[in-house]
Amino acid sequence: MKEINVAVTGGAGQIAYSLLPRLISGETFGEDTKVNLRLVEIPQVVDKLEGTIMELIDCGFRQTGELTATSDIKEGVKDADWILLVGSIPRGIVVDGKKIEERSDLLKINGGIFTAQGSAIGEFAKSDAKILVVGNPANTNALIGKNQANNPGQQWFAMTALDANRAKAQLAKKAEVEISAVTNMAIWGNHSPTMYPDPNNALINGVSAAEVINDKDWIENDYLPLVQQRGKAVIDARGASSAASAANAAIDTVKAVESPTAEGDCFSAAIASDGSYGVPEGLIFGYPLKTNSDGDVEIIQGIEINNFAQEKIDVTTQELLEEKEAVKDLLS
Ligand code: NAX
Repeated sequence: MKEINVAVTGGAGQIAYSLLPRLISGETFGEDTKVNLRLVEIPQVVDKLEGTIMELIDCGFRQTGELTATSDIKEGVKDADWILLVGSIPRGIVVDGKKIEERSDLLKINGGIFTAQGSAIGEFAKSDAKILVVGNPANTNALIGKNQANNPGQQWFAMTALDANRAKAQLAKKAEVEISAVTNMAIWGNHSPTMYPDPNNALINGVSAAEVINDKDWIENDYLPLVQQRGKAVIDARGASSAASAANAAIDTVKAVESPTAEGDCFSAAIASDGSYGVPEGLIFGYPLKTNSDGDVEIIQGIEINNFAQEKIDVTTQELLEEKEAVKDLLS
């Protein structure tokens, strides 16, 4: 069997609980790949991971490699091929006696975590490691981490696949088709309520979803808010944030990066902009992506952006620029 080293931060959190078994079951990295899994947590929580590891052992997957728990990020990411940065500090937590409510405070606190993690990844992970940031604010955390890692062979992604899956589900429901009929779903911009889940370039059985649905009012006033606010709706209904669907989206992203994208389809994730579609270079921006036959991930070019889409893309770009400005001290 081949062997792969995978590190996951936030290993004791709710997303990780759904995510971890699927990383070592053969589903994500292939039936013939043994997965050595390093779970990384903050010191106060790291002991709990022993219980998680017991459960992973008890799953009995033959692809299970060495399972370890640590609160030392350097140890966790050493020689890692894939790193899933799930752990972060949620809004509402009390830090140094202050309740963290403001997005700018959240950005700075998490930014601090991602500078240390980025630096460890740059130094200790494999030089072709792939990093998926799930912890929010995901795009800007990835910007900080990538900048700090400063290792050009490593590839950083921020997760927008959950948004893409949510958008596909809503379009399929409206058009009364199977979800598998919906392809080519691009999430443009930030993983936040400003992201733009593109209904014009999404396809339903090969035809523009906006054309098939043919209901501009529903697209603009129902579909977009539904997708953009779906995370909040889940919290309101469940009393906790999306976990199973977030874990599923992380698995989808890893698989999409690891295998060539079907002709005419795309997958969604945020990566460093190369200036495509007028987005400032370096910003971690949600794009339609494809993995080519050499295993390289490319931004799909030549997608038509109408005026409505451009307005939405401008808004989400502006938000990401403001987030970047808020953490500029962490980027130098
Ligand atoms: P939980 O609060 O259940 O778990 C987070 C875990 O991270 C905790 O166990 C905590 O101890 C750990 N952690 C905190 N700082 C850490 C550090 N420096 N090193 C290692 N571990 C650390 O949150 P969960 O529901 O699992 O969500 C995790 C993150 O995913 C949150 O930031 C959440 O906002 C984000 N999400 C991102 C999504 C996306 O599409 N990009 C969707 C789902 C989710 O909301």
